[in-house]
Amino acid sequence: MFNKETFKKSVKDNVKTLYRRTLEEATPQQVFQAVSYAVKDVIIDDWLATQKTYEQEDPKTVYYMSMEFLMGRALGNNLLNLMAYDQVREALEELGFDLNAIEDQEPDPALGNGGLGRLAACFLDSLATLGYSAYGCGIRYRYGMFKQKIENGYQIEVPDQWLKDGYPFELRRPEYAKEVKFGGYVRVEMEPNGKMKFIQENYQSVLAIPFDMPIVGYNNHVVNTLRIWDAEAINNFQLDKFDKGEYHQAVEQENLAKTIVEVLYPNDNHYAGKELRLKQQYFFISASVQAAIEKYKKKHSDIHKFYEKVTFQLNDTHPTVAIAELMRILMDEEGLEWDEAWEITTKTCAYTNHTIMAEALEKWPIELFSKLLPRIYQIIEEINRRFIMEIQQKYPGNQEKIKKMAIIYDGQVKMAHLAIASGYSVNGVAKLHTEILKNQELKDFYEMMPWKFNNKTNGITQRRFLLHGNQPLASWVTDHIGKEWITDLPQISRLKVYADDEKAQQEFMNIKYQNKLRLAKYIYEHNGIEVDPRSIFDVQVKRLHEYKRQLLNILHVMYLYNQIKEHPDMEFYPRTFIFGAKAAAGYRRAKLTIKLINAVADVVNNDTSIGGKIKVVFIEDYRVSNAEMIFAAADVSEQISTASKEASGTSNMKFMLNGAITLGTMDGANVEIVEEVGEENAFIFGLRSDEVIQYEKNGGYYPMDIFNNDQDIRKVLMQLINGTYANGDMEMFRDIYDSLLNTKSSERADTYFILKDFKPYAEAHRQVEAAYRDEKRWAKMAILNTASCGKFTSDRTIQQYVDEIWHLDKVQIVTEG
Ligand code: 26Q
Repeated sequence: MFNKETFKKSVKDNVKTLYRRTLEEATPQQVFQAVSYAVKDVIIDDWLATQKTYEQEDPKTVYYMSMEFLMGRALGNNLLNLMAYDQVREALEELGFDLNAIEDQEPDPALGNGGLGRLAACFLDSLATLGYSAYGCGIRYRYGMFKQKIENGYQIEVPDQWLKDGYPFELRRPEYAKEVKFGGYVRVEMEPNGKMKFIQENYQSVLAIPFDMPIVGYNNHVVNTLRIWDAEAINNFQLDKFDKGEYHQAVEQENLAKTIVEVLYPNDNHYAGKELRLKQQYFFISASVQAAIEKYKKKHSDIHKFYEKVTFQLNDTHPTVAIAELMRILMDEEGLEWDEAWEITTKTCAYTNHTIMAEALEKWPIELFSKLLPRIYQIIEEINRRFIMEIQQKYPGNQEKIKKMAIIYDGQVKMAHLAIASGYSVNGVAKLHTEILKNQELKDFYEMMPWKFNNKTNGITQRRFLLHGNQPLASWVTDHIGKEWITDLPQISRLKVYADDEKAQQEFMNIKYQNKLRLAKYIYEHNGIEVDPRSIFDVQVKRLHEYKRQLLNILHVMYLYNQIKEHPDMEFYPRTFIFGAKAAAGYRRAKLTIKLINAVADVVNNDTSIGGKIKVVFIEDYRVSNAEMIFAAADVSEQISTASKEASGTSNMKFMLNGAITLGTMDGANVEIVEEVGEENAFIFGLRSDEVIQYEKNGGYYPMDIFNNDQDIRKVLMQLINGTYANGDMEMFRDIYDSLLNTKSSERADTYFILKDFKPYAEAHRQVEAAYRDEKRWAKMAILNTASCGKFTSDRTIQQYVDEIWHLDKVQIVTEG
């Protein structure tokens, strides 16, 4: 149990033993470390109790395999889930410290890019809170998602040194280290009993060392584990190696270890066929699968029943080598026959698809794959051979089917095909997305194996994105309906009775205003821009990608600015357009879009003739910690992807939870948001997914027609190439102009239907403005959005994974306290 006085003493002691300092002498970072170690102490008891209970009750366990876990800061979240937040805040006050300031000392553990990585983090929170036995398995990247600096309007990537001061919430577990082998060749031997033996020889290997992070459930004493693997050389400068003249090999292994876990690939929704990326994938998968089997064997003698106690969820195709690795261990190390191993594997592995963007699909060149993972490649060849036989049996003589579904084809290994053919479940992440998978992208697979396909609409954890990120609103909600929403979000619908209540409306909007003040202060401190907290805060924060259409947003700002300049007396409700987005380091057009946003910001923010009616803010280094504050302060949630392209989206849910109103297309989970809140409480515009798909089938559309017939749009586009936002430089933004109208033969013009959706988007914005002018109407809409978000908790998503895919057993932790 938590005790304030013990805690204070523990903090003091920690500063002493860690830094040989008194609290008064300690730096803020040192205080953060001391506090975190004190919190870890409190966690450890529950962690031990949880693992002991798991050992006794032996529940089925999910291993959530993911290249990314975008955790965000742990301190505040852990304190809330331990029910110790208020007491620790008081304890620290008594010691003369502000908990918020100490929380700000923590680096964001950013071992992920965006939606997929953050989803994994929300899932871990829900799994622990619901009391399910779960491991997150991933990589301990030395450098996570890069830090973004904006210089002269351009994005600069700076390495994320999150481990610089040491991370207090991790625990190194060298006793669970595993060897992982790369390269070499496979020698086949005949055993006396006539069985074939496959031996990998002449390989390079590294040692995978796990670091465990506690995942604290909310108010239930459950502490699960996120296990991320670090790499070390196996023969840490073994002297005898030098003597034998194997110095070179020793250094090579050292370098291999260093490079494997060096850095997270900063591509979001984009595949890059890099050998190092495949090394990373196999590295953490081989270690994780070995660990899972070892753990299972400690308690169970019959490996054939592995799947009764273990399931692997593959977070997109990135961990799909797990399928072949499990086959390899079962056959080569456990001595099973192919059919036995296959039965276990196919009942263990399940796959989640997060995208239909063609450029995101993982297809590895055979050459690269087979060299790095010779035995794994053999196994995949055999899976492919048998799968093709199955296709032939079902569709005799149909070569088309083989061409479209084979795992190995055209010199490539197709990871999605491997995952679908070998797993027991394939799920999409929103209703619309799953339908598109079944009827378009994965149609052939769906027709062949319809039972595998299912939907799991994404969700988010209300504990981080309301309870922690928006404490005033969280308290207000609790004051009105009690605290059940914290673990049972659908309860939040009980707020609906307050939607028309004037006092409630005022309180709700006043909290929003306070949150806007907090964000305005942040913006002033970070951007030097003064924004009016009474203006409409219109926010688009997410990775920068053409399909997400930040370009549509900024072109519309340019249009509004033109309107104000042309009609200085027109009615216009002041607006603050807030952007936050990282672009993949090699994504030129995305980076140019950031430059455009900042260039427009420069002109508009400094034009005194418009009386501050529009402000444009680009928030540097958008990440989990500032996201929490941004959602809390938003009035309008921009969810404007080209319909059919955003698999789900999850920021849409975080905004909704915080009472922001969606301005969006009928894409991803927006569809379900509108279903829950009602069309009258959202602003929906633009092409529908079936229209987009139809256009695409016909080779696109003619944006030039729109350019020729609409002078507003033409004016905006001309401003891209007449130097308006580039100090007279007519070339700076030409690529963007070309992408919309083009010209270049390789690419369709306006692939993402920006001009097509432009006027409907502008019209939707006019409706936003009109609604905002009506204060009561807006307050009602905002309350109804918060009140209608119950479906979008990751607790619901996880419960559906458990009921329909994993079939885990629920566990209760009994503590002495
Ligand atoms: C692949 C190969 C090589 C390097 C990088 C990658 C890579 C990395 C990250 C490919 C894709 C990603 C990330 C994808 C992603 O974040 N998808 C998002 O997943 C969310 C959670 O389901 C959805 O809400 C979003 O709609 C979807 O875009």
